[in-house]
Amino acid sequence: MRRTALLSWLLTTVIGLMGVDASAELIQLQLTGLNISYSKTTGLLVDSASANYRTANPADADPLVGAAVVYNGVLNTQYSADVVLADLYVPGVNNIPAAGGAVTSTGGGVMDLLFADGSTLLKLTLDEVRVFYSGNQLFIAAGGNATSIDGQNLPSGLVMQFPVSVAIISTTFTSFALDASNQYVDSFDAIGVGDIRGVPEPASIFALLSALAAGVAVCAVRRCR
Ligand SMILES: [Ca+2]
Ligand SMILES: [Ca+2]
Repeated sequence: MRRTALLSWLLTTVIGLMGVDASAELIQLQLTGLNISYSKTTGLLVDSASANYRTANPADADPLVGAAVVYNGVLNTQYSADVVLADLYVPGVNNIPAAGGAVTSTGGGVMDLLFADGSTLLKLTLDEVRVFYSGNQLFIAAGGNATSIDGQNLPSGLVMQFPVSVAIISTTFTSFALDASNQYVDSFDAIGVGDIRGVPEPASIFALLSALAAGVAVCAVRRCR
């Protein structure tokens, strides 16, 4: 399975697990080209532009390759490259197992989407975020719910309401290192996709991600690409 196909499959699977009610109103923001960076030293999972967040300086947020606003399954607005930037800050991401597994951040992180002039598309304060590493640099996934919507300026007068979930998945690592003990992930840089939507996230999502990781690992060993 090629990485692009794997990424699409993972995202579809994760989103499918979010308990989407097809009859409910749904606003989605689909993000591509989301660069994220992690450091065990700081325990921060952030956008790759800067660990600084909510500084009102667009240089502290990562330019996205694309951002789409989808309303009830229909594309509402497609933003082209570098129009929307992501300002991600997730604290307290400690001791990600080198062999793969999940850890839980502390609450109070943020996931903000800004326009290039620094104005707001969507600003979210996050609850605890579950961060799941597959092992073997197959993928990193993170997901959680927002505790507050701190600002929004969605197109077409759309207004996002609770509950709001955030998911991030990457299968492409541009750097990766284990710590000196080889037990924990020390740092990585990765490029992936993000999905923000107004639906609840079931607790089962990361249990199933564990099963997915096992399946992907088997696939990798069998070289089914
Ligand atoms: Ca930032
Ligand atoms: Ca980017």
